[in-house]
Amino acid sequence: MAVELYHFWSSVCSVRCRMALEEKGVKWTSRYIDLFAFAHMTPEYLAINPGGIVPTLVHDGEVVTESTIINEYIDEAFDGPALQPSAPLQRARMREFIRQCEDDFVAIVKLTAVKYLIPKLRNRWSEEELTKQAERRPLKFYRDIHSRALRGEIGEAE
Ligand SMILES: N[C@@H](CCC(=O)N[C@@H](CS)C(=O)NCC(=O)O)C(=O)O
Repeated sequence: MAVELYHFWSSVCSVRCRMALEEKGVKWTSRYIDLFAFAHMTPEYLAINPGGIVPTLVHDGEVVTESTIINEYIDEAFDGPALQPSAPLQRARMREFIRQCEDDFVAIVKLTAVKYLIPKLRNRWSEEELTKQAERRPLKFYRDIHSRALRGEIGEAE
């Protein structure tokens, strides 16, 4: 049984999946994707995750994406303690909580881009190169946030 997680250390979505793997007691191999080096934009990584985002789980060659789906999969596919409650009402509460996290995610992505990612990338690349890198992102959602952050269009209030 081979379990590989493609992940980045300070990605909140990657943290979720690392926690689920550890809680479940699954032995997994780390495939580190350095977002600061744009390792998520390599042809090899895009072949398993066409959106160019982390995390990605690969289990015996089968690819699973999206952190909350990965976590449900981890819970259902492996032995170990149940990570989801069994009572219907508690499962509903779990789903409400997850939905809230997903709905608020856009705010986290903007915050991360403006305060964390772009400032670090500015130490590495010129503005011209940063603009080119933004355009390489396959998903419009990330392309737009990256581009707007570069142009200084995402203010404190947003
Ligand atoms: N809905 C996805 C979101 C994944 C996501 O946005 N991951 C971020 C890190 S937390 C990412 O890969 N960002 C790439 C980038 O900013 O270039 C999930 O839950 O897995």
